[in-house]
Amino acid sequence: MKKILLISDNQELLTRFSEIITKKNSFIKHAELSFEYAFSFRNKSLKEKYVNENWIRSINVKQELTALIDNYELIISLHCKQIFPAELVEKVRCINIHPGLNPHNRGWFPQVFSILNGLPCGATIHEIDKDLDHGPVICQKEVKLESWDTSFTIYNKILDAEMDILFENFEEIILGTYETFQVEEGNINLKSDFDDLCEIDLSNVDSFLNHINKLRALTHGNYANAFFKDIDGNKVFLKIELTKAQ
Ligand code: 0FX
Repeated sequence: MKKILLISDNQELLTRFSEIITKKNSFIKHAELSFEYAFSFRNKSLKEKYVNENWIRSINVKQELTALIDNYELIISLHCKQIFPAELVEKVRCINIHPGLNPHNRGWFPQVFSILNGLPCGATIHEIDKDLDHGPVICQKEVKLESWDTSFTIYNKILDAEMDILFENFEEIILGTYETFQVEEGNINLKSDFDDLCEIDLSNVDSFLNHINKLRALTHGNYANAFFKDIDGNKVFLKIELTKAQ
């Protein structure tokens, strides 16, 4: 049996991955593969949800480094919030399923930055090297950003694209029978870059387009992202609603 570990901190994608596994069952049996599942040790909500389940466990990648190297042929990060140590990615084939179109806006929340800087967005599956969201690309799919998209609506299309390319290339990805290609260095955004965006400077003068883009980049479901402080010091959150005419 070849052991494969999938680590994810994203509940929706865990569900969608298991649906793919069900559909690919005959290939998995034939190739004698066994999948194991984990989420990051810091992920409180998944820890609570799966406390009584034994098909999935919490993992600290750094602490379990030796066991991971010894036990697995392939490790897949499906939005895993831990950075894989260099030694791990040198010794085990590790793959990242990433919600961005490498090399554009690697790192944190790619679609947020694509709305702001106009760089393409989409999904990329790549081998992991020692740098963040970096390494030879296996497959990718661009997602068109529409003027009425918010971070939330484009993100959902990107998740669909991630699952589409995973399904289409599943056998090659798992067996390692793909050909990779290199992309340029591109650019990278960190969590601190996202945090820096959230406070709206009420005296800022800019085009309406840029203001709308900023608000739609920070509009994502129930997240309270964009805010301003009024003259009494109250912190006020805001988001934008965009509707394309039918
Ligand atoms: O799992 P994920 O979709 O992805 C993030 C990174 O963007 C990705 O590059 C990395 N490979 C992965 C491990 O982690 O992140 P999330 O579920 O925390 O957030 C999903 C979206 O929700 C995000 O793209 C923007 C939005 N969001 C999230 C948070 C936490 C907000 O708008 N505000 C927030 O405070």
